[in-house]
Amino acid sequence: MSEIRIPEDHPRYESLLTRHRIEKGVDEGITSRQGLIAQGRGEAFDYLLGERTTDGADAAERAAAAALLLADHAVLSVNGNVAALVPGEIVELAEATGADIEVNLFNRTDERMAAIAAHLREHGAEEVKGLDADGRIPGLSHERAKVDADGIGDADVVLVPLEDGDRAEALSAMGKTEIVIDLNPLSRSARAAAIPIVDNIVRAVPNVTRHARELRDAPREELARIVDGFDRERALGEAEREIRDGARSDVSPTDR
Ligand code: PTJ
Repeated sequence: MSEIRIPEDHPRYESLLTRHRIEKGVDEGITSRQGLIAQGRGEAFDYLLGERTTDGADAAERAAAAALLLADHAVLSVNGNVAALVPGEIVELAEATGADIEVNLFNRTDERMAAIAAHLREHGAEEVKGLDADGRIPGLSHERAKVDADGIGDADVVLVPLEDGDRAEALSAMGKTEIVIDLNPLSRSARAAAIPIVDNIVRAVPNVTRHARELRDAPREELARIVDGFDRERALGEAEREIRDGARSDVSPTDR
């Protein structure tokens, strides 16, 4: 048993645990109620992908690690779902790549900003950006335009997990290299990204960290080769094919 009463041998253990974390996030004022809907959408895609990191996603995660290590100033953007699902893992990724952490919310309130920043600090974050909000992303009318001038405002590489499409497109228009984690390969944010990672954030973030640790001492030329060799169109196409072809053929009906 773990943090909730789900036996670990339950065939849907991981999925139920993830769902519980989002529910708890809502109860604690970290995750928005819309975050529950986003989670449901994500689960459906993950189910069709076979709830595993595909080879294409792993290649994207390696390219993401290389891009974060190459960056002059990388920032990991955190919303309410990310904070509920992978708070400690985001802190580890920041440590492994030298990236900053910034809270950026669609449904922004002072209370949620403070709750998420406190939650990240409890998980080891030393500095959490996003509270100053003294910068703006041009062309966005909603709350997501609010950024720290010395955070996302100044970054050359930004990791934006579980976004809606607007900000992803606006950040690309600002010339920033964008890494998106989104289980839907057709989403506007995945399509706007230089490096779209079609994987569940609970698997993706630790795997980017693993790659970053492996690549830590690699020469810049090798990191650049990994980033340049990543083919975003191909990665998106492969992920869509995996979903359409029903990758669940390996799973018995009782597991569903
Ligand atoms: O915390 P806030 O206020 O910033 O709000 C955040 C949410 C997530 C509510 C907001 O960004 C939103 O409404 O997002 P969407 O438009 O529902 O998009 C979320 C995307 O993330 C969808 O394409 C989902 O398939 C995908 N997704 C959901 N859960 C996961 C996921 N991708 C990876 N891992 C997941 N666990």
